[in-house]
Amino acid sequence: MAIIHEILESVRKRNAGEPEFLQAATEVLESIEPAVQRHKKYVEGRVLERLVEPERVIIFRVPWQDDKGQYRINRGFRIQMNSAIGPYKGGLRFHPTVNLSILKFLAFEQVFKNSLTTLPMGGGKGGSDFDPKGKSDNEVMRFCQSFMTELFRHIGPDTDVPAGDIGVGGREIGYLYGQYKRLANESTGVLTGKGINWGGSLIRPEATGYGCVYFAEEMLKTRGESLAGKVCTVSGSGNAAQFTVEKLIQVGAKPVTMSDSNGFIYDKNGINQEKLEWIKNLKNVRRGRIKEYADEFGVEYVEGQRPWILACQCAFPCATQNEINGEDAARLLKNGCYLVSEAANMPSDPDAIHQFLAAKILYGPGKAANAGGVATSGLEMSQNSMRLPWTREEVDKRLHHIMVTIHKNAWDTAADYGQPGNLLVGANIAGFTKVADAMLDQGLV
Ligand code: NDP
Ligand code: 2IT
Repeated sequence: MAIIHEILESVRKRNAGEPEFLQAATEVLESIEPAVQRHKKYVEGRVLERLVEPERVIIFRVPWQDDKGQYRINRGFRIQMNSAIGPYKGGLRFHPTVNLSILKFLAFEQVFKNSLTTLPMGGGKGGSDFDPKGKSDNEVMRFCQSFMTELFRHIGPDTDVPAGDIGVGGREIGYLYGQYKRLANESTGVLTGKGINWGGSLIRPEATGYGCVYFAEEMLKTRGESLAGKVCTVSGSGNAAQFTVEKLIQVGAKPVTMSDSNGFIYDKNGINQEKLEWIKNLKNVRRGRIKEYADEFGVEYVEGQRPWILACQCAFPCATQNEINGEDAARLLKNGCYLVSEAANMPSDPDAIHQFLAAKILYGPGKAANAGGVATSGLEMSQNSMRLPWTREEVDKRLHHIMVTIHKNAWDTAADYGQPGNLLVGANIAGFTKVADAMLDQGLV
C-alpha cells in the first residue's frame, strides 16, 4: 500500500541511525496494512504518523559515585510513547548497549503489547547505559537513587509506571522505589515488580516466563498437541528464562539449554527443578556466569554460541533482541523445530520471522507471547489501587486467562484479515486497532 511505504520512508529519514526502532516500526506498519486498507479512518486521522512519534522523550544525566569515590556519569532515558488507553507502562533496562533506538523500539512494541493484555495501560520504556555487572550493591543503590532523583518528576501512579527489564530486577526496583517514596512523600504503586512485603504482587516475578509457556500451550492446542515430552531450547538465564524453564518443567516438557552473553549450557537429560534452583541462586544471588552450571553438573558448555544450533521441537528465546538471525532460523527449521514462543522482545530478526511464517510453524511474536509480564504488572497496579492483595492462585488464574485471551484475539484477528494462523499479523492488527480507535476518539492529540 503506497501510503504505508511513504510513511515508512519518512520514518526512516526522520530516525536515521535508529536501526532497532526502524526494524520494529517497519514490521508493525507493514503487517497492519489490511486493517489500514479496510478502515480509511486510520489514514484520514493520520494515526500511523502519530503512532511512530513518541508523545514525549526524556533524556537526562545520571551522576553517581563508585566505591572508590570516583564520579561516574551515565545517560538516563524515559520514552513516553503512547497514553491513548492508559498511563505509560513499561520496563527500565540497564545495559551498556542501551540507547535511544533500543528504547524507542521497546516503547513502540510495548504500546501494542499492553493493548493486547486487555488492561488499561499505555506504552513506555526507559533505562540507562549503566552496566550493573560487576558493581557492588552499594554502587547499584547509588546509581538507582540518582536515576530516580531525575525520573521521579516525570512519573506517577496515574501518569507513568515503570518496572524491570534487562538488568533491572527486584534489587533495582527496591532502590528505585525507596528513592521515589522519599522524593514524592507518598506510598503509591508507581513501580511494579515490587517486593511482596511492600506492595508487590505474587506471580509478578514468574509472569513473563509462565505467560510465555501458557501462550505456547495455546499455540500447540490448535494442533491438538501439548508441551509434555517436548525438547525445548531456551536462551538467557535471567528473569524471563528462569521462569520459562520452571513452567516448562511443570508441564512435563524437557528444557535442555540456558545461556548468557558468553555461551550456553546443554543438559541433554533436561534441567530439573533442583538444578533450576541452583541457577536462580547463581544468577540472582551470586550473580555468576552460566558456565559454572556445566562445571557443577558435568554437562556440555558451548562458548560464544547460542542454543539454536541444537535440535529441538520448541524454542524459547528469552535473552535479547535479534538473537535469532536468518541462519539460526534455517537451522532450527532444518532440525525439526516447529514452535517459537518469544519471551524476549524482538528476538527474531526480519529474515528469521520471514522463514518461520513461510514454514507455517507455530510462531508466537514477543508482543503477544511475553505480554504476561506487563499484564501481571497491571494486576499489581489493580491490587495497589484496591489496597488488597490477591492470592498466588488468583493472580496465576488471571494471568493464564489473559494469555488465553491474547492468543484467541490474535488467532481470530489473523483469520478475520485473511491470514489464518499468522499470529504476527493477528497480534499487530489487534493491538493496533484498539490503540488507534482510542486515539481517534480522543481527537487530535
Ligand atoms: P535479565 O537481566 O534478568 O536477563 C537477561 C538475560 O539475557 C541474561 O541471561 C543475559 O546474559 C542475557 N542477555 C542480555 N543481553 C544480552 C545480549 N546482548 N546478548 C546475549 N545475551 C544477553 O532480563 P530479563 O530476563 O528480564 O529480560 C530478557 C528478555 O525478556 C528481554 O528481551 C526483555 O525485554 C524481555 N522481557 C522481560 C520482561 C520482564 O518482565 N522482565 C517482560 C517481557 C519481556 P548476561 O548476564 O550475560 O548479560
Ligand atoms: O517488556 C516488557 O513487557 C517488560 N519489561 C515488563 C514491563 C512492565 O511494565 O511490567
